[in-house]
Amino acid sequence: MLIKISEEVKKALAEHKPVVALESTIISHGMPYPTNVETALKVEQTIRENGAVPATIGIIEGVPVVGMSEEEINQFASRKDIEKVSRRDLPLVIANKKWGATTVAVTMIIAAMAGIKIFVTGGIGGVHRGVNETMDISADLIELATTPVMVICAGVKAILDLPRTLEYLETMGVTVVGYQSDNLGDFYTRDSHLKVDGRVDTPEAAAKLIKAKEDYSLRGGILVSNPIPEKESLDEKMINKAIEEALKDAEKEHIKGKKVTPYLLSKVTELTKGDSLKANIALILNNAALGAKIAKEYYLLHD
Ligand code: PSU
Ligand code: MN
Repeated sequence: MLIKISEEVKKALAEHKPVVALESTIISHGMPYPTNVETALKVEQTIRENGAVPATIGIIEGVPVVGMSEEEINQFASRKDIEKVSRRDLPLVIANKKWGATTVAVTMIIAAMAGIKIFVTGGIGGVHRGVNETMDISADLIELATTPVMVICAGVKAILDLPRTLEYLETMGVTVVGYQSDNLGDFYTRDSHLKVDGRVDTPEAAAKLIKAKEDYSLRGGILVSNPIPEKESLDEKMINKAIEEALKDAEKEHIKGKKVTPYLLSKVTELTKGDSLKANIALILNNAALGAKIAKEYYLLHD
C-alpha cells in the first residue's frame, strides 16, 4: 500500500466532493499539548461545518496517511518520537517505517498524490532572516513552485524575512494572492505592508485561479494569504519585540536547520505568555473556513 486514504476521504474524492488537506507538523512541532490536539480537531470541525471533508495528513510507520482518525491525531499530538518531515526526509522516514509529521512541503506532495487540490495551514516556511549567512530557505517555497496544490495561510510569519520570501516566490513562479487584501498578511497581524501579486475577494475567485492553472497545465501551486481577523490580531510592537528576542535566543543557543522554526514558535509562545498561541489558533480556524469554501467552489467549477 503506497498511501492509505481513509474511507471517508476516498468516498468524497470518488464522488467529486470538496476535500481539504491539513498538515501534521503544526500538531507535533508547532503547538504544545493538549492545545495541539484540541486545535487540530476544531480545524477539522470547522472544515466540516463549511461543507468540506478534512484530510489530516501524516506518516505512520512509514506509510503516508490521508485522513487521520481522531486517535491518530491524538498520537501525533502526544508522541515524542515523531520526526518533522520535509521533502528530503521523506525516503528516510518511509524506508525506516517511522512516524513523520508532514511540513507544508510534504503535505503538498501527499495531497497531490491523493488528488486533493486545496490545503489549509497557519503559516508556511520561508526565507529566514540572516539568509546571507545561513542559506536557510524552507523547502516549502520550492514545493509551492513544483506541486499543484493551493495553500491557504495567514501570510508569512515575521520570524522570517518577508521581502526576501516574496522575492523568492516570484523567482520560482509562485502566484501569491491576498484574500480581500492587496498586501501579504503578517501572521499575527493583518498587514505586512508588502504587496502581493493579486487580490481575490471571494472563494470563487480563488477557485478560478486553480482552474486557470489546470487549463493551461501550469506547474506548481498558488499561495493564498488570508489575514488574521481584526479582533484576534496582536499588538504589532509587542509581537515584534517577542520575535526579536526569540531570534536572539536561537542564535545564542546555536539552533540550526529544521529545529529553527519549531524553536522560534515555542519561544514566541513563551515570551507572549500564550497570546501568540491564541492568535495562531484563531487564524488557522479562519483559514479552515476559507479553505472549505474555496474547495466547494472549485468542485462546482468542475461539475
Ligand atoms: N510556520 C508556522 N507554524 C508552523 C510551521 C511554520 O507558523 O507550524 C511549520 C510548517 O509545517 C512548515 C514548517 O511547513 O514549519 C517549515 O519548516 P522549515 O522552516 O524547517 O522548512
Ligand atoms: Mn530551514
